[in-house]
This record gives sequence, C-alpha cells and structure tokens, in this order.
Amino acid sequence: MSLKNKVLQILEENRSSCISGQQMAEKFNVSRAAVWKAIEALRKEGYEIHSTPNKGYQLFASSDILSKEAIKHFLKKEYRAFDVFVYDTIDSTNNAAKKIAVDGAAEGSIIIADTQTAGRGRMGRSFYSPAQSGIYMSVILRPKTDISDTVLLTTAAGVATCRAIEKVCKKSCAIKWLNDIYIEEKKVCGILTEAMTNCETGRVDSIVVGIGVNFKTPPDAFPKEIQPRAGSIYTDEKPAVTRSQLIAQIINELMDIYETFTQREFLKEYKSRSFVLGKQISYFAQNNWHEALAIDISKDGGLIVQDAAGNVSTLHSGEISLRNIR
Ligand code: BTX
Repeated sequence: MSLKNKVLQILEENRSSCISGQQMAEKFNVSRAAVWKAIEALRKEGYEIHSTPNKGYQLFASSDILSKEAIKHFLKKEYRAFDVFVYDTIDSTNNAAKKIAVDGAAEGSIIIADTQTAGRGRMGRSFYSPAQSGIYMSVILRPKTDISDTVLLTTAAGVATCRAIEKVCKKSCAIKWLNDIYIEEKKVCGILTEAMTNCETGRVDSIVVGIGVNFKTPPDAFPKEIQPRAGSIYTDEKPAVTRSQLIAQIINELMDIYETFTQREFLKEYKSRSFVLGKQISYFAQNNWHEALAIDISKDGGLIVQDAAGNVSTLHSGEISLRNIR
C-alpha cells in the first residue's frame, strides 16, 4: 500500500481524534516530511484534513470522498478481505462487476463508483447517478443453489439495505415490491440483480447485486420527470455520516443475510417492511395493466395477488403500481 493510502487509512480509523505527523512517521518508518507530502497529496484529491499545531492531523467529519480505506474501516472483520474497487466515473458498476466476475473475481468483490454515466435500472431503464451525492455499488456473489433461490437475493438485498439505512442514518424505510426502497413516499434506492449462468452446466456461475442509493441528492437535482417520485436519504439536513459508512453497512448486512438466505428467515422482515400488502395495486402483464389486491409474499419472494373475481396468482417479476406511486 502506498504511503498516501496508509496515511488515509489511519486518518479514517481516527476520525474523532488528531494523529500527529510524528506518530505516523514512526508507525510507517518514514520521515515527517514524507507524511506531510502524503497529507498534501490527499488534500489535492479533495480530502478535508485539518491540522492543529502540536496535535496533528484530523479528517473533517464531513469529508465524504469514497475510498477503499474508508469503506474497509467500517466493514466487519470477517468481510475486510473482500476486494473493493472504487472508481470516480464508470458506465455502470453492474457492467464492471459482470466483467470481473466472468474473469473469476472472488465472491464478495465490490465495485463502487462516485458517478455512473450509464447507470442501469430494470427492463432497459436508466438509473440517474450524479456525482458526490449517491451510492452506486455492485457486489459479486457465487451462491451454490438453484436458480430459483437466487431470485431471493434481490429481496435479501432490499432488507439488508433498509437495515443499513436505519442503523447508520436513523431513517425508517419501506419496500415497494420488488426492489424499491422508499422513505416518506419517495424512492431513495433501486436494486438490480443480474445472474450469469455457465452455458455448459446450466448453473448460476455468479450473481451481481447492484444497489443505487440517493444519499444526499437535492430534490431539484433529479431530472424533472422523476422529481415527483425520487428522493434522498438526506434532503434538508447535512448527513451525520459518510457514504463509505453506509456502503460498508449495506455489505455487512447483505453478507450476514446471505450466509443463510436459503432458510428465508429475512422474508418475515421483507413482509413487514412492504407497504403494498393489503393494498389495491395495478400490475403490468401481457401488455396490459390489471387491478388486484396484494395479499402476501410467496416463499420465493413473489407477490401474491387476488383479482376482483377471487382468482389468486403470484407475480415473479415486472412492475406494480399503487394509486400514487408507480
Ligand atoms: P428501476 O427500473 O426499478 O428504476 C428505474 C426507474 O426509476 C427509472 O425509469 C426512473 O423512473 C426512476 N429513477 C431513475 N433514477 C432514479 C434515481 N436515482 N432515484 C429514484 N428513481 C430513479 C431500479 O430499477 C434498479 C436500479 C439499480 C441501480 C444500481 S446503481 C449500481 C448498479 N449499477 C447499475 O448500472 N445499476 C445498479
């Protein structure tokens, strides 16, 4: 690891206190001048580092530049060995994750970008991904289960992201089937899960779970057409935490659920967070919108609905809408 990254790591680990140049020089066995050069290089990259005479250096609490060091600091010990790749700009973190997954990237590899130029949603839609205000991340998983179980991973990622937002940001969230997270009737997060199958064996080789979160995007910064529905975790107030903290917590929660996801324990929580159950919904199928009552979540994450004639069916993919939320 370069000296600059070592300095960044120690500053991240000690955000609440000052670290002297002397301490860092001794720890890394370099001169104080070399430490100072590393601090200056970090400042040039945009890190806000405060220096206090006779005390040392400290990262400003509000300094929110995405870095591998910051993210790893907040990962649970058992997940710290994961490969974390952080980019300033990328077309889509899911595209990049799929490429490295095909080349053999290990389970738990994570791609994160500050901005996406072609962020993807479901069914060919796009996901607006402006710089310095959102979280765009993709995690590679290699579950040894049937393809039918892997569908559950979108559901698991929804629960994991809600838990993380609540723990780190102290905001309560709800889920709109299948994969959208809402805070106060605004969509703050979307999840796109993609599977890569091995053509020879027909089995799932890897799954990419892509998660996009509007962290502090101002309401009027969203494109006009999505302004009525899109929102951020932080709109009026300054975030008390960094994006790196939330990213790490999402990974912690996702990997915790993943260990036993086929036991479906998390589905209870998914149901309790769902704001569509018990409501009249419309869903799109066979080129038409249909009306039905959302009655339950099936054991594979499908939405069980009942039409006016009493017919019950299960939706496994596609789009639903409530009267005001589509
Ligand atoms: P989705 O198809 O359910 O959501 C996309 C739809 O949501 C758009 O058609 C638009 O109406 C609206 N929308 C677009 N951008 C935003 C936004 N920033 N906030 C709220 N609403 C929006 C959901 O698809 C899945 C999105 C996954 C995004 C992640 S980001 C990391 C990873 N990489 C990648 O390319 N995609 C995933």
